[in-house]
Amino acid sequence: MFIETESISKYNGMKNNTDSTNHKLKKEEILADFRLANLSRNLSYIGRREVLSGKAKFGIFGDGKEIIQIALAKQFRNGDWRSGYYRDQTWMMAMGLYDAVEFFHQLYGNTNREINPASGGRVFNNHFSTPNINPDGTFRDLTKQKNSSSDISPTAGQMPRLVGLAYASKLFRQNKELHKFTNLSLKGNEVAFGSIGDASTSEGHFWESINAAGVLQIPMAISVYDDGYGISVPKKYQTTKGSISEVLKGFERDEKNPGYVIYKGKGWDYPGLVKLYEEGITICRSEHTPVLFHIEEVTQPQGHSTSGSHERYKSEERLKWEEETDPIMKMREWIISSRIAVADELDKLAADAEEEAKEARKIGWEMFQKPIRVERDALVKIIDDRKCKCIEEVKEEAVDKINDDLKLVLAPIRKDNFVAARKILRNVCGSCLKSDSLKQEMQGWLTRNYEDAHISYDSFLYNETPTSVMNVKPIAPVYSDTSPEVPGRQILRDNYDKLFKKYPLLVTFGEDLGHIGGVNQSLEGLQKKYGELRITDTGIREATILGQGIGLALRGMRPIAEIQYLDYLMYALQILSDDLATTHYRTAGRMLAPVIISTRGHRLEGIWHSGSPMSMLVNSVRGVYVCAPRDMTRAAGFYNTLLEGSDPAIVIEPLNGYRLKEKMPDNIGEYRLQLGVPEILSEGKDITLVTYGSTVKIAVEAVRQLALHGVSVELIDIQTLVPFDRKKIILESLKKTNRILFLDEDVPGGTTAYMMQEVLERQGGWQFLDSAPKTLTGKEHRPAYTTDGDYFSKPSAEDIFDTIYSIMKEAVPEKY
Ligand SMILES: Cc1ncc(C[n+]2csc(CCOP(=O)(O)OP(=O)(O)O)c2C)c(N)n1
Ligand SMILES: [Mg+2]
Repeated sequence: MFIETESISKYNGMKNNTDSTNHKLKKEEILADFRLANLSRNLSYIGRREVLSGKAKFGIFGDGKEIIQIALAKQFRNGDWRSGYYRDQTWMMAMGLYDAVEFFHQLYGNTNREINPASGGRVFNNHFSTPNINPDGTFRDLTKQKNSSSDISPTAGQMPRLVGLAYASKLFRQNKELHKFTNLSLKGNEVAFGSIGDASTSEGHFWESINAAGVLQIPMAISVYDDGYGISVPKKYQTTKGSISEVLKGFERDEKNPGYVIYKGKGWDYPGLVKLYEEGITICRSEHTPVLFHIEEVTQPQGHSTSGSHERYKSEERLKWEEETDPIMKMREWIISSRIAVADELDKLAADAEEEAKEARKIGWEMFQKPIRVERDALVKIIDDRKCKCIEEVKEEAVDKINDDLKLVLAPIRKDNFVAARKILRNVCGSCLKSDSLKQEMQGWLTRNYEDAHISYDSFLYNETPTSVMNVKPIAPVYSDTSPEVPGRQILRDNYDKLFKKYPLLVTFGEDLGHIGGVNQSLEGLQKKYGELRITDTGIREATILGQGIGLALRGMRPIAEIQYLDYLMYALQILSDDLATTHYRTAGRMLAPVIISTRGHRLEGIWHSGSPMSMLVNSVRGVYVCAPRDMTRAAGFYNTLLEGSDPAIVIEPLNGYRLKEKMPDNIGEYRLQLGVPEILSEGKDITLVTYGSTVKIAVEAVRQLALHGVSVELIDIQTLVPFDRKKIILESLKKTNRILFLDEDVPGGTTAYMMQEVLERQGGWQFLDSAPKTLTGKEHRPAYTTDGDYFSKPSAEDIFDTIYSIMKEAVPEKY
């Protein structure tokens, strides 16, 4: 049986190929959709109850959005990509990427990566992902699977990445050299689907992304689920004119200009939505035109999340309207009135779906609890079976009490087991025989289970596969008598030239880097040579420049996203920290986004051009490597290494180094610098001076001056802040000098404090100190303008001289 769908509710009479759209729905398909909607709804209902009864910590669900997502999923093909948010459970189920049992694995936070693959329990429920890499770190065949990037909770945080996912299709289509990468894309025919709530469209990221996609003309299909609220705040406080499609009208394409195609649909109109999405996605896919679907009349039957109830802020009238407009009820009415099925048939399907949801809960709960109980039983058995009784009765009683209490916990979590074990251990006396040692058994239990907890919660911050950049073999730069001295920018340029030749998937984009080859000319002439698709100017939009990088990297390309100055990376910091830095971690190792961020900083003058907010980076982007090369030879060496591995990283080129002359290595484009290996720039015996980046030059001068006054300084350039000195080279130096100064131009308590902690605490350097360890940093205020502003805001060679001299004077007053 075939049923013609009803006409669509199309917005603003855009010209498009409506005539070719003729979606036919079979009865079986409609009934399967109806059953799925019911299944999903029941999961939402049960999910909320699980949280309110204390079995799960928090829950956010897709109730009210079921029908939209079922219609949307029909257009999603293998190779396509999703970047959505926490409402998308039905969509994921409709694509076969999520099921009822997994729904509960996510809700309980099951850490088993096999059965809860999207995040291994690391993020809230209904946050999805699919793997883009194999266990060995190589890219999967992304064209043979439906792909979902990994969701994050910050509202609109999915938007910048969505731009990148869609932009990849443009590159794969327009750059013929890429057509051979058939495991990544089939000539760019893939659509990047996005979803967002009505209130989240208030965010800057939304507007920046919408504009970027309109400029780029990429196959981005974004659905706005307009349920009228962002938690409790209604639309009138969120959106001008209270309608996102209304305010976006200026973005629509017309006869003269490319732009968007914008549709309006109703969240309960099953046949209308099916047709709407078919039409819109056809345009999006074939013409690479961005399309926006504004889906109105959407409900939220259970309110926002388990953290509150919507009765607190929705009027009686609104609540009544939501009940009457329930999309599943509306679909049921449509099926009956269209004589596709009778009520009994539908009721049976609904009952069947409810049963499946209930059964899934039981299975999910059992699978969550079982390993925790096994872990607890092993612990309890150790205590129950102990042969050794402690002579101190108080301690014996304490052990028994903790053990008995643990046995009584009805639904244990791992924390219960660990708290009990660690408290018991405190009370175990040392008088037992070694063979009966309760202490040893307890420690064994803890070690075993901590290893497991480590895998569950503490792994995959960085790429742990063979493609990790840590496995890239270093190659030293080679020089000969004929190696010329050239300005630093030329080293970068010639290095890029080799890299663009070597890696067809390499692209770079940013402000001013295409036509003029970068504000510092480090890509001079290369756009002409490699084309606009590979070296590309962008608008001033740091967050989406980074998002572009993330989307491209997820799809197997090798993007270098350029942020013009380090100070302006702050515009992208949220995406950098929340999205890129957590990608590998939050997917429990299933996704890699090897974006290289190229920027430049340090030693310019003025509040917004001084470029050294390094602790801001080091402390907010763990998960991304941070390279701070002192010159362009080192910077190029890092790019070369990073492109051989698959990790995200930032390279901060030293701003004052573009014109300074450096010797051009004969093996430009080939040599590679290891990450996490400091370089000793001058050997010394009195004190170790640790720094990085542009400050190295000032330190070199200070070391020269100090030598004239009889102080011998060992100067170490750490080269990368993360990873930090993997070979403990600084510790070895400290063992020799017994004194140390950490230097940079960040704020006090910033990156110098980080370096100090690494060396003194982690490496154990405190044991070798004969003088108090010191830091020398920039001032607390942002650096002032002009050379004098710089001199009085940041450490100078004189400051370094005086600080080190005073340390020496205090240590050896008779000599200094
Ligand atoms: C940046 C940021 N600010 C605030 C929040 C808290 N928050 C979570 S969901 C939400 C409302 C989102 O509403 P909407 O976009 O309409 O989506 P809906 O939940 O209604 O589907 C808010 C304010 C957040 N997650 N991220
Ligand atoms: Mg909303």
